[in-house]
Amino acid sequence: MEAQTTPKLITIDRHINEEQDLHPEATGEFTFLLHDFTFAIRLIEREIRRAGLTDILGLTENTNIHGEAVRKLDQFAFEVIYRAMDHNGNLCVMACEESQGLMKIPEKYPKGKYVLVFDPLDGSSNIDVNITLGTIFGFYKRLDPDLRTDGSLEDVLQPGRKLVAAGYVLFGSSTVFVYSTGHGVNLFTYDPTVGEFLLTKRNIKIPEWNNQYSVNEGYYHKWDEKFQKYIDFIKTPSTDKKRPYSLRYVGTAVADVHRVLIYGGIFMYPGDKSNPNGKLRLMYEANPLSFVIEQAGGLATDGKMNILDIVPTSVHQRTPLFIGSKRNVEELMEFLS
Ligand code: P6P
Repeated sequence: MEAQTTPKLITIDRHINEEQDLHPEATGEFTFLLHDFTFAIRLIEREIRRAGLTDILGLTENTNIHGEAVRKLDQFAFEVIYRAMDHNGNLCVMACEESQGLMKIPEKYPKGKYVLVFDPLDGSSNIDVNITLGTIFGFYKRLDPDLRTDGSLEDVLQPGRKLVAAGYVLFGSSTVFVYSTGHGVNLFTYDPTVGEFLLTKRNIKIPEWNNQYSVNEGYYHKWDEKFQKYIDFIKTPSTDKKRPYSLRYVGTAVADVHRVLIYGGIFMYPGDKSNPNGKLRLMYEANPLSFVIEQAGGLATDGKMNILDIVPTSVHQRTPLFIGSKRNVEELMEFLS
């Protein structure tokens, strides 16, 4: 009897293996890295889905290095990722939003040639109201891949252009894992009944343009005049009906950027009079998101230069971020330049 042609069930592990020939130098280490990383994501996913049932909601007594109240799920996600990634021998150092300094690999474990930067739980202010959260990550190769010592600050402070892989996980109505190794963007949807992420969208391309914009309009009074003029323009009705644009704003960057990846449009977190560099972090928010959007055919800028070309000077530095469809970003730049 003819075997039923079931749809190909491509897990992340299988996908990485199939991509292996694109990275001959990766020699399987990358498969182990992502495998351990997605294990941590599965544990975080389980806790997020249960958060309403346990006392994990609400604030801890801690605050993070930026003085922001750290919610228990934040803490859990941070620890789970660190502990899942600290022993596989493929990392030499980690850096993340919740840790002031670099996160060393414990002495007892071997060091490898990759660096991990991550935001364990983006949008944590939305935890208690059941709004989408996300994890954002990026992998670099260390500057001297032959070293087997602790990674240095220089190994971490690399431009986004140097990322070997980056992406995000969205804990929304379903849990999706979106990432790129520099050869296009693929989306995996989590099936909790089998505990696997299955390939559901291949080689995603962002629409050229869409009349949706995403920004916190509550700060309008603090923006510089050029940006105010752009916002006024996209809200002014036009005869071709392309304007006014619609506003969509979740308040979790990774959710807003994911909507822009799929529908098109533009997400913006500009600098303003009180925060000239805005709120988002370059290393573990703007760079990985920009890597994905650029791989999907979009653009990401800080208002002056491409996000991925910024040479970082500190792990936690902030950057203005304007990211999305090429034509939407170009339209904005006509006002900012
Ligand atoms: P605002 C979440 O706390 C976050 O860091 C991003 O995910 C999000 O885009 C931004 O803050 C929202 O900030 O100032 O609009 O509340």
